[in-house]
Amino acid sequence: MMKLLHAADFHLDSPLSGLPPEQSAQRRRELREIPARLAALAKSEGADLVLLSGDLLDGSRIYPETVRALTQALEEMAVPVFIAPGNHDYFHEKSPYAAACWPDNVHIFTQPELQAFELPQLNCTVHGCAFTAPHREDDPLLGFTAPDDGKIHLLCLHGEVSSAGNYAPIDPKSLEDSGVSYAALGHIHAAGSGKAGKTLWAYPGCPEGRGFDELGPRGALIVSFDEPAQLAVTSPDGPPMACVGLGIQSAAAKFIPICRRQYRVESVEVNSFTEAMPQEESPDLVRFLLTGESRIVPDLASLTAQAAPHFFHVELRDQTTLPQDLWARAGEDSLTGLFLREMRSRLEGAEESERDKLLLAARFGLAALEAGEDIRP
Ligand SMILES: [Mn+2]
Repeated sequence: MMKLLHAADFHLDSPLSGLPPEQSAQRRRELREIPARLAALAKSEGADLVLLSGDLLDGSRIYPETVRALTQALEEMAVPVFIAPGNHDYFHEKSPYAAACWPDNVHIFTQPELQAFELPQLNCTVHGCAFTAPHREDDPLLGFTAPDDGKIHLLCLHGEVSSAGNYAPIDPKSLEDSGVSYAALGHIHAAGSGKAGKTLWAYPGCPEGRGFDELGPRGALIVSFDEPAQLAVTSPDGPPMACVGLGIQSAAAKFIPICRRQYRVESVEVNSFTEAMPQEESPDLVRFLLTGESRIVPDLASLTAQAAPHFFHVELRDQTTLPQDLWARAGEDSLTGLFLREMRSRLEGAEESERDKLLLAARFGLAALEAGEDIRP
């Protein structure tokens, strides 16, 4: 049974500007460990080849140690490795991919047109192409059909499964017409897959989250191919003369998390915040959404300080509302009643973007009216 490792979208040397400088430097170092973790996975799974579908590098500002970590890990994989440069790390004559530092087992696609690479020892052909500019509007698979020659045909490329777009739109019909067993795609940062005719296509997603838009466990795909069904063609009185593959080998993809940390977003009732803290220090990056009713504005700075030792990184968003029973007093014939009536009508007609400000105004106003609190800073 043939097995391959499929990964993409490492975005090495991303700026990670959403984090404080120390954490963002540590995350950049951890991103740089992705290739080594993939090499370990390729070994432990016994992968026969590795397909890397682009955006391995985030942009043109790449540290030399990043390229070293990448080339070293790819060499350690000790099986054929294919790279299909994406829109972030598109191939050009000054790109790191054009340098002479790549190990012999690594093949980098450099052309926008599909090229075929034979792996006779695996009875397999890998077809791939490269971005050569930050955008590409044509379908790289248009008109392509893999020959029906009994070999396992694979695709390795960067693009979006879509009928149109700026990032190599791959029409589902083109995937179906390609007739390949497996299309290893990159570009979409969440893992996902689909079937187009006989072709299984998949995105592994990025192997480490880089922000609160890349949540949960992240990793790579291990794809296995069934033993080809073979028909022995025998002569009447001799040994088998030939083996003929019967159709396409079916592929099955399995997601394996390899991330060091996860980004998580969790809702927590403002009054249960303390109980929501984990006992052990969590390696994760967590955004808590404070929910429930609160008469006062939650003190985000002090709650964040309280939570900080429990996580690699933590941040809070206030989504609490004013207690419902408060509005019951809007009917009162008092300054508080008048104030509440006014605030309620403003809140009812408010845009989403204005609501936070109005809620804050209502809270300050009530604090001043009710408790005689001095709300000046
Ligand atoms: Mn991309």
